[in-house]
Amino acid sequence: MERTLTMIKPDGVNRNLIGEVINRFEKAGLKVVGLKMLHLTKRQAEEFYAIHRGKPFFDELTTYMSSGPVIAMVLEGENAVAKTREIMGATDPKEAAPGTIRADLALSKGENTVHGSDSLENAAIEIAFFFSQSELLL
Ligand code: DAT
Ligand code: MG
Repeated sequence: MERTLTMIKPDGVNRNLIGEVINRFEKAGLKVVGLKMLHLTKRQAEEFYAIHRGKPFFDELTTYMSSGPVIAMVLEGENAVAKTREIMGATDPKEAAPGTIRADLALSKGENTVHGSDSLENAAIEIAFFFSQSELLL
């Protein structure tokens, strides 16, 4: 069993896609074991995406991620990290496989509706960024 951190980004929350996105993960057998809505500050977005600091899209990314509320969610299941990334699709919706969240719902490479941890190691770091132990199912 793995746990991974996912977010529904501001474009998804704004367009009433919270249920749609969660439904896709649950239908794939992933269990929601933690969930909250919050509005990140620019500084929090910069900390969360610190790995991308210095890249040309960093300011655009962190401004966007702090532009409105997000849903942060911990999903649990077999191969949860890879499974979540598969259900999300490629970063750029134009390159995402048909039937994935990003192919079906994302607006652009920046406003791409969902985040998912890219490794088990980063999942642990990202889960701890948003959740304390008492906020997660045992
Ligand atoms: P992913 O979210 O698929 O893991 P990533 O970690 O490479 O993608 O980048 C994080 C986010 O940054 C991505 O979801 C959207 C944004 N981003 C990445 N590359 C971009 C680019 N070339 N132009 C604009 N935004 C970009
Ligand atoms: Mg990434």
